[in-house]
Formats: sequence, structure tokens, C-alpha cells
Amino acid sequence: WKVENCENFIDRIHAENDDKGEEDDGLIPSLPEELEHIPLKFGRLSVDESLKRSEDFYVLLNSRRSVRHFSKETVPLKIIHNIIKTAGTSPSGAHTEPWTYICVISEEMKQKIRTIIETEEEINYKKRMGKVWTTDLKPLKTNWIKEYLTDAPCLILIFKQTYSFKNDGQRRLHYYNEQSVCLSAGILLAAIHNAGLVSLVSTPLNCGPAIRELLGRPTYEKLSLLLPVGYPAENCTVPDLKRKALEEILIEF
Ligand code: IYR
Repeated sequence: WKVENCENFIDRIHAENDDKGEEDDGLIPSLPEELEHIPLKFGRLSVDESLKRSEDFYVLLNSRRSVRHFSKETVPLKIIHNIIKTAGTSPSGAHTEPWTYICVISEEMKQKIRTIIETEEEINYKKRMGKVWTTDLKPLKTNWIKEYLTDAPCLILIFKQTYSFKNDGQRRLHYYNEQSVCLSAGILLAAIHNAGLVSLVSTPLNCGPAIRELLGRPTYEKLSLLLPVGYPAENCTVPDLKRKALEEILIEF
């Protein structure tokens, strides 16, 4: 949508609502209408403690790297469950929680996913992505062969629910589902790293529908991200990338 279309749309909705005045429109919110508001649980930290924790958390997350070489060593499932529970604490538009997390540990299923992805990625690299994109990726040494999809003990797939259904069968709108899923994925990444595991954020281009069908998910769920999760291979290397300094990412007024 162009911004103008969006503004027209919002104006029209307001006009329609104004016409109706205060009349009961028969709409029921998705959350309980009489939802209680309770006191916030908040433990205030001293400035010193806050400073230390902010620094420690930065140091921790700054040591995270995207890993493409995985050990086959398994991860206790309880750790994966804790990580996904943590991702599920993310804020979401109107508390719609528009994410479905899928954890694949079955060797057969991982191989099926790998076949789908490698088949598409070969076409992506050779035809769809184009020279500029593949040239930009050269320093990262990526290609369409993705051993990590079967080496990693666990694949976490994040599906974005574009809408869902209320108990009465009515559609429940998932506002800002794109942003909500991105926020949840960011928390997932931090939780994976905090648990001492490694991962890679992948966005399998053109593979969404085939993987969705393989996993038996409904059409209103779209594959957003796929992350192999586990331990790094013994001989794992990563590109020697540098991160932007604060001055390069922050503008203050
Ligand atoms: N999805 C492909 C290509 C790829 C794209 C970007 I942007 C990367 O940062 C890395 C890879 C792949 O996974 O190989």
C-alpha cells in the first residue's frame, strides 16, 4: 500500500464510525471486555546496578555470531522449550501473539526441509538473486548447499500468523504481525545465545509454501524465518566482521 491509500482508508473508517455515532456496533473485542488492569511488578535497580547490567548484556550479545557450521551433538529439548517460551514473551499488536514456533529434530524431516531449500536456493543463486546480490554475499562464503540444515540437531521455524480465529469462528485480526514476529525473533536470538547455543537466521527465499505444506500449517501462516540451533562444529569459522560503532548508529537530539 502507498501511504496515501493508507491515509484514505483510515479517513474512511473514521467517517463510517462517525456516521454511526455512539450506537452499539455489536463488536466484541478479542481480549476479555472487562480485562482487569493489575499493579505492575517492577523491581527498581540502583543506577550502578543498571549500568553494570546494561554493560554486561551488551558484552554478552556482542559475542553472538551467525554460525554456518554445526556439530551434530544434540541439545536437551528443555533448553529449546525455555528459549521458545522466552521468545513468546515478546510484545505483539493488541496482544495477538501472531507466531507459531516449530521445532524440527526428526532427521527425516530435516532432510526434507534441506531438499526443498537447496533446490530453491540453487535457482536463487544462479538466476533470481542477480549479480549484485551474489557479489555482495561472496565475502560471507555462502552458497546453496546447506549442510547446517541436517547437521544442526534442531531447526526452529517461525511462522507469522496473518490472522487467526476466535472461538465463534470469526476472524481475529493480527495487527502489526510482521513487526511482532520480528520482535519475538530478536528475543529468540538473544535467548539462544544466552543459553550458550549458536544459530543462523535464514530466510529461505521461495520455499515458504512448500515448507508450510510439509509441516501441515494453514495458509494464513507464512514462513518468516528458519534457524538451525545447536553447538558449533569443532572447526567452525566465522567471517571477521566488525560492528558499527555507537556514533555510526545513533543520532541524538
Ligand atoms: N538466503 C541465501 C542467501 C543469503 C542472503 C543473505 I541477505 C545473507 O546475508 C546470506 C545468504 C542463503 O541462505 O544462502
